[in-house]
Parts: sequence; C-alpha cells; structure tokens
Amino acid sequence: MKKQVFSGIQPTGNIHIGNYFGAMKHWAASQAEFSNIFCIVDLHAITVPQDPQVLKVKIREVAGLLFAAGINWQESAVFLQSQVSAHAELAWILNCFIPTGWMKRMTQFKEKSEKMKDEVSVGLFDYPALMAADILLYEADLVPVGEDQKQHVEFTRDIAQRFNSIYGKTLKVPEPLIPKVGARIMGLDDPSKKMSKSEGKSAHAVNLLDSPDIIRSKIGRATTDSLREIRFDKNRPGIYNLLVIYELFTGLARPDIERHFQGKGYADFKRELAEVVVEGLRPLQSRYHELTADPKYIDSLFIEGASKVRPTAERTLKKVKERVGLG
Ligand code: ATP
Ligand code: LTN
Repeated sequence: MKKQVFSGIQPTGNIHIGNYFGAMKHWAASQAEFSNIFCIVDLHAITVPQDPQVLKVKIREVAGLLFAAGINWQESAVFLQSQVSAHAELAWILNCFIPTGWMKRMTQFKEKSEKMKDEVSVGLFDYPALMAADILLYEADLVPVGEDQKQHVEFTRDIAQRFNSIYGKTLKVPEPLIPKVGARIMGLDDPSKKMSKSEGKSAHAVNLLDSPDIIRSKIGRATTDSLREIRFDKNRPGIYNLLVIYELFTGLARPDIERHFQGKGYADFKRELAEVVVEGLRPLQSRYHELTADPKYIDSLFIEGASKVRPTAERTLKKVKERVGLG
C-alpha cells in the first residue's frame, strides 16, 4: 500500500520559484512512490479579499502550472477545494473542538493580520481549521509543505488527536514532509523575508511565467551586500539566497559552485544565474502554454479530479458525523 499524500496550494498571486522548489517539484517527483492528492485551495484564497475575475483566472493558471511541473492527472488527483463540499463541513465540525487559544498562537495569522488590522476576516483566523479538514478528510499519512506551513500541520495533528481522544480513533494523524534544500527561498528584494506570492513588489520573486527579460532584470536588481566573495554564507542572506537558487536549478554541489565563481564579481554571477533560471523555466513554460490553450480542458480535469476524491472525503465526514451524533 502506497502512503497517502495530501497537499494544497492557493490560487492567488503569481506562482514563483519558491513554490516550485519548495512544493511542486517534490509533488511531481513523488508520484511513483506515493498516492497523491493535490488540492487548489480556493476556499482558503477568499480568506483575504479577491477580485472574482482574477481568482477565476488564477485557479486555472495554478492548475496549468501544476500539470506543466509534471503532475500527472491520471496518476495523482488534482481538484478544486470548493467543488468538494465536505471540506467546509468538516471544518465547521472541527471548529467546535478547537480551543480559541490554539488559534491565537498561529504565527501565519499573526503575520497576515498585522498588515490588515481590523479588516481581517473570521475566515483568515479560522484558516487552520479548514486546512486541517483538507488533510484529515483523506486520511493523509504525509503532508509535503514548505517550512512556513509546518505549524499548520502540527495543528492538524493536535486536533486529530484531540478528536480521537474524545470519540475513539477516528482521524488519521498526519506527518509533515519538509524538503531539506530549498525549503525556504527568500525574497530577491529583501532576503530576510520568504519569497511570497502575495508580496506586491515587482522585484520580489521570480515567477514561473516570467519572460526571460523580466527574469534577467529581477535577478540583476536582487539585493546582495558590499562584500565580494561568492560563498554559501548564511550570514550574508542576499548572496546566500541567490546561490541556493543557482544550486536548485543546476543540481551542482556547493563546493563546485563556489569554485566555479571564485574570483568572479557579483555582476557576472547574477548574469550567469539569470541564464540558468531562464533556461530552467523554458520547458515548463512551453508545456504550460500547450496545456492552457483550451481553458475548457483544465475545467474538465477539475471535474474528473473532484469525482475521484469525493467518495473518500464523504466517507470520513460520515464517520465524524456519526461519532459526534449528527444527522
Ligand atoms: P502567500 O504569499 O499567499 O502565503 P506563498 O507564496 O507562501 O503564498 P502558498 O500558496 O502559501 O504560497 O504555498 C504553496 C506551497 O509553496 C507551500 O507548500 C509553501 O510552503 C511553499 N512555499 C511558499 N513560499 C515558499 C518559499 N519562499 N520557499 C519555499 N517554499 C515555499
Ligand atoms: N496553507 C497552505 C495551503 C494549504 C495546504 C492545505 C497545504 C491549504 N490546505 C492542506 C497542505 C495541506 C499554504 O498556504 N501553503
């Protein structure tokens, strides 16, 4: 029996190389080993304001990028969260078992809500409950995520254990699966912050669909420091981050990379890095354009994906409802 893997991605902003190396690449690579379910979490997306037209476009764009990144829709299930109603239903039931103190400790909420002050929605506060429902519905063994999402997976484990301790073994307790290299790519403009889809600044992230010229310009403007040496030194976050990106795209070992750039300046390094990224993204971009030429095609894959996963989700929901005494 293959282990069950579940992960989710928000259909917001522009998908960037951090998402690719922190998530999508691992999802695609693990398809032979695991039974995979990937969810485009549109219900999570609306926890912050969204333009409906843009959201619709982004949902299809993310799906196209997942498929272009090598996720095979026959081997894996890819579906849209809002098309399987069990997610919202289980989230509500879990809400009734989550102490508010647990929610108040969630760092992603604290970070996001600081920026938005009183405009913060209840949905954003409740984000972890919906994420727990996503994972628990499919009895996932493993949840591949970047480091930033580890706290949410731990929260999921806690609520599953709490539910099980009240009602007897019902929910499978999942484990996070965090990649070692590239778990966290930082912003090009500010290497103290993680590269993020929701950061609006133009030179912050290399997006998967950026044109070669845009990529060159963003990397050319990336923050470095006033030193000269090109070395993997965590105390110099700008150059370290660029070297990690080079490492991820080339697959070369760190000592070889340092040797290669010995005696060279930052400008040369950035030029070479930009070409490595442009060439690295080229095949993915052309697959993406082929796949999305007919938008109805992606919609038909969503319908297929939801019908594949719905029976499992409904089975878990039914079990939970019975335990709680509902219906
Ligand atoms: P947002 O800005 O909306 O929080 P995001 O860029 O963090 O967006 P998500 O949709 O939250 O993207 O994440 C999708 C996947 O990509 C998750 O598994 C997440 O951990 C991973 N991920 C996101 N940003 C990075 C990053 N900078 N480095 C590595 N992995 C990342
Ligand atoms: N919160 C996650 C997206 C997400 C997810 C999930 C990831 C929603 N539901 C279930 C793993 C499993 C994020 O922002 N990356």
